[in-house]
Amino acid sequence: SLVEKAKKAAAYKAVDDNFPPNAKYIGIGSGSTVVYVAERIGQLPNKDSFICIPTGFQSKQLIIDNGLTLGTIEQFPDLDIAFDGADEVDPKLSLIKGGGACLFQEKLVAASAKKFIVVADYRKESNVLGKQWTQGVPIEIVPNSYVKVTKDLKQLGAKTITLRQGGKAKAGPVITDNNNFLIDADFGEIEDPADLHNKIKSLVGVVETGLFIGMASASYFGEEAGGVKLWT
Ligand code: DER
Repeated sequence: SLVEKAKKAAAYKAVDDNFPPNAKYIGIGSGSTVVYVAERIGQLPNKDSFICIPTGFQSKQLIIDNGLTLGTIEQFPDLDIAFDGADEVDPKLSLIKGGGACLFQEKLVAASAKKFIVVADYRKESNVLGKQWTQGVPIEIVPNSYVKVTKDLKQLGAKTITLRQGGKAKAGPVITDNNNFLIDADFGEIEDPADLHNKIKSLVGVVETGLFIGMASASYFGEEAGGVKLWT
């Protein structure tokens, strides 16, 4: 499909453009676009010289499946570069992430990397967060705080607030890789994502938000008509 081609084009170009010669510690994100990042890194002649740090269970499997060396963030807290997908990117490279429920470890790895690169298809390009991605801001919370956090998010102006359910996959709420719950809170178009992140992060029970502000140094978008667009 056009979307899959776009994901692959963005991921391959991001890897080909960004490998510092002596890169060793590589953060690998979660989701469907970063699959192509792991694939491309697995094709590099010096692939055995890297140690790849995952952002969750799926990411860990991706590293193993591509024959890459797996490491932990506890052993290697200083990464050379990290690649990850996003649900939406604005022109200042602020991101909404967490569609795949992996936002906590994604943010931990992104914050540990000297360089954080986003790879995405054309659907993720946006001029204001909350415009293209209308499923709300993903927020990881301590499970027993969900009633309190829901109340507080309503006070903050969230229009709809949903405790993410497992649907057909699981009766009851989604449990993250860190044994927490996820809330999706719709704030509409987000003019000041930094301010919103700070307000949400300060609520008791919130572990982390899917608003990534000032973290990405570049975003590669695979275009619908082919080709790759770079925002920096
Ligand atoms: O949850 C996330 O932030 C993931 O990176 C994910 O949303 C990226 O989505 P993708 O499957 O479109 O790459």
